[in-house]
Amino acid sequence: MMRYLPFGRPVLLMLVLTLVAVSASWASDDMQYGSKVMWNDLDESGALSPFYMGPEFAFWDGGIVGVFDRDDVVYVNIDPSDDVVSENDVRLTPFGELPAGSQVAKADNDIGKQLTKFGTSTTPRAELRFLDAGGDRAYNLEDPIYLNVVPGEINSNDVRITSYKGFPAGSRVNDTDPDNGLKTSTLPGMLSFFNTNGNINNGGYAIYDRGDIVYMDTQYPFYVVTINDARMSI
Ligand SMILES: [Ca+2]
Ligand SMILES: [Ca+2]
Ligand SMILES: [Ca+2]
Ligand SMILES: [Ca+2]
Repeated sequence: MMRYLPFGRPVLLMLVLTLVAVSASWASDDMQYGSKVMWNDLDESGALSPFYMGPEFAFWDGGIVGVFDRDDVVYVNIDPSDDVVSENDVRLTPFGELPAGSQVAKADNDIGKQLTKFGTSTTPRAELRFLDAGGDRAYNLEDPIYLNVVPGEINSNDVRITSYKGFPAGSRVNDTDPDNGLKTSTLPGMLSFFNTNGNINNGGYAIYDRGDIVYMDTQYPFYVVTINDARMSI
């Protein structure tokens, strides 16, 4: 049986234009790396896609080699089997002029650099954890997220994934910072991405590539952008 849409062409055209406007402004200023999804944000309830392999946190070991220190650039190594900085890996800390949250591009100077995994026999463990700033024992909007290198307590050199008291997302914790030494809790969830350009492979799965945005998907329903999820790339 034929069904008719309840509106004519001008309305349809307006709908299409609105959708185009929404997707064009998806990455607006208040949706940068380290921001959390708030009520009525443009990406709220958007679909997220799983990575083919679970990405891992890793670092390019500069500064004192063999020691995780503040001269080491930290990355989301999207395909953990490659062990190098590769195209579209995401920086969690700045590299020169390239800000935290940026995707690695082909011509960038860190491309091809060896990555060191966390959690080996010679390197510290690192987990995304949150500081329960609100003190209610649950993860919510006011609670900052860290890449916590000695899971359980914030230490010098931890990476702030969201800002805390004026310290921006992507900054390192210093000995004298107010969050140094505070306890952290397990942040439930997993990394997934918004497939900005909509491309899919032969199997019908979303392809992670340039311009796609990494999220820490923190709560049910998974694979949907919900309040409290954290944006992990620009
Ligand atoms: Ca180092
Ligand atoms: Ca890589
Ligand atoms: Ca809380
Ligand atoms: Ca894509």
